[in-house]
Amino acid sequence: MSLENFAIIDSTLREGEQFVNAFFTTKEKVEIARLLDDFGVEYLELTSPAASPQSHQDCGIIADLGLRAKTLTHVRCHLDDAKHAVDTGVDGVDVVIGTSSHLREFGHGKSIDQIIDLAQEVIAYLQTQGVEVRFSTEDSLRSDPEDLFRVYETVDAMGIDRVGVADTVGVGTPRQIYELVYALRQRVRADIEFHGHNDSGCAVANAFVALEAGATHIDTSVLGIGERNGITPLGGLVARLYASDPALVAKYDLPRLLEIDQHIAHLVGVDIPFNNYITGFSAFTHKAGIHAKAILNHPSTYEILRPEDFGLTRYIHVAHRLTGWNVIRHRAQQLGLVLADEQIKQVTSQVKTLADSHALTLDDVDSMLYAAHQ
Ligand code: HCA
Ligand code: CU
Repeated sequence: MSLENFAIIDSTLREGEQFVNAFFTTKEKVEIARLLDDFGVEYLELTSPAASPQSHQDCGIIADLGLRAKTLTHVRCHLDDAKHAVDTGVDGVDVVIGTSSHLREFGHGKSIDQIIDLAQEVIAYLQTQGVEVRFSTEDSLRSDPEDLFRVYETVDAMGIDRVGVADTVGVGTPRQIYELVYALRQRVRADIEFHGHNDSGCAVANAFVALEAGATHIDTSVLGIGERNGITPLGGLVARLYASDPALVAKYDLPRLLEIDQHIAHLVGVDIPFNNYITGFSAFTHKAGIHAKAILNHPSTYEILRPEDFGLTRYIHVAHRLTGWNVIRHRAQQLGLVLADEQIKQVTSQVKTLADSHALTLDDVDSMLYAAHQ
């Protein structure tokens, strides 16, 4: 398994714009692009210029910002759309077409042979334009694998830069994604991108196993925003990779994640979920006495992610009935109070008794410690 050489394609400005609450002005798009560029994502994917006149203009504006990240736009597999994409000055074009029977019957109505003809036409054109070219099959997981491989092998033979697997409906399991990407890895020489929706909660795991199976590029969006409940969240992917080896994500400016999550949450009018990876408000809180004691001794006992590496701090919750005397002692030390172990234990049992009848605050605990000190 080689996870070292992967790149993030952040699609907040494409898939993310498909989130129900998302409306980004040009100025906001530029801010988002700069934040993600500062964080260090390798690519930014932008809404198709064919979507609207403003989208067309915005692609050009972001492509011209001189960012470190490469800019991509995302188009349906049509020559006209591909031409619009090239006109904007982006570094690369992501082409997509549905290959599942669902999308072929109820969507564009094309056969696999027609898809292949169209793909060849569009890709051949793009290859003359000096842009990076990616071809992906929408709804890959519900497509016939033989169809998929025939399409991928055709575009690979043309020398395409990257092929994409898209779990458009979020149906794939980690095992299925691993097997599909692994099989594809044996068949094509191009880079492999994975785009996974989160309808059944596997988007982070699926992105991770895609990398283990040989994928080179992962699509993310900030907080995972996208169609329905979205795709692999940037922070979730980072947390997953960091947990395997912090060196994998050392190339990113991790302390910027909080600002990025907060910024997007604000723009789309949602709160960061309490249980969000890294930036959720309870992500680094510890409560039970046994956990808290161990955390005070050595944070790695109950923390796989070091909050300091993300510019964050842990919080140990003291004022509740699951508390323990080690944590109460720690609190006394924070307050500069010197108390004997017996006194600390007495305060602890006082806290537990009171906390049985009503919720306590840290102030309540502090008052008991001050009283014991006198
Ligand atoms: C879409 C579908 C898409 C494309 C993914 C890709 C999906 O909204 O156009 O280009 O790889 O989930 O299939 O986002
Ligand atoms: Cu998608």
